[in-house]
Amino acid sequence: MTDIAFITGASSGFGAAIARRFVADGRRVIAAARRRDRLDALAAELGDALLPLTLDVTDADAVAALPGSLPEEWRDVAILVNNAGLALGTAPAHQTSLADWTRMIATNVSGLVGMTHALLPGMVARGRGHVVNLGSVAANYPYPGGNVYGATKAFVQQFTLGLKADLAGSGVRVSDVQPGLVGGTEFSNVRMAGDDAKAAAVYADTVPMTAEDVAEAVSWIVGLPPHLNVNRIELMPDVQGPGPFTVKRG
Ligand code: NDP
Ligand code: 8X3
Repeated sequence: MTDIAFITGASSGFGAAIARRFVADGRRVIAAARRRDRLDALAAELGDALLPLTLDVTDADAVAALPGSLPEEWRDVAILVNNAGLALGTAPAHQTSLADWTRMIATNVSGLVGMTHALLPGMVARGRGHVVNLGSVAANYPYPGGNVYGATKAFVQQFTLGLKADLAGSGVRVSDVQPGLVGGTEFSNVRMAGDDAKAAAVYADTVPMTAEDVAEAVSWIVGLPPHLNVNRIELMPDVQGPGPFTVKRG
């Protein structure tokens, strides 16, 4: 039986790379995001193995209607990749917009929770499944300007481990994948509000990871024997390391 994977945020970056990798691995993929033109291009590239789905993960009603709103032959989702997410801004907490904070929480936390709530019962009923959450090193190492973004990813880590506690022995696995610096996606363009020069500067003169590196890790995690669960895994490029503590002097 060919596994069906549901990937949120599949119109760009990690999500698109994971979709390509899963199809190459022999899986069927439901590729969800808001930008339909991107998903249609991915479907044209990958063929019948991919079902494009217009979905905003902050639309609680649309998310709650899953999986019943999917075509019948796509409902038994075996793998959920909760990848849709974003960072907005790098300003210190007292200079940020509350709307940015709220949107990060709505997408990275509430969207991820809603998707999991919608698709997990089916996995448990079938005694087989895997929820892969895209966290971040920002969950583990606070940095200036990471305030709410890092907190959303800390939630993702704790939620993943809480799910693991609930699901032990159920046949449903849960994993938190925590990448560090990854170039070639739209993450920094979104974070810098479309200032592409500022986004490019994040990766200037260095060798970050790629979306394909992350897809490789996710492919490995879901391909492990069913008795084996990766609870969380942190990925960094060779060029990266944790930063120093902040010390205010003078
Ligand atoms: P991209 O900006 O390239 O991709 C983000 C994806 O999320 C897009 O497909 C976007 O699609 C989708 N998305 C955003 N908001 C929503 C929404 N409300 N509903 C549905 N889809 C949405 O970023 P990356 O691929 O780099 O990042 C993917 C994930 O990995 C994120 O969760 C991010 O926090 C995390 N991450 C990224 C790192 C990096 O350095 N790049 C490092 C560590 C973690 P659309 O706009 O079409 O809806
Ligand atoms: C993305 C990595 O370091 O920009 O989650 O927070 S970082």
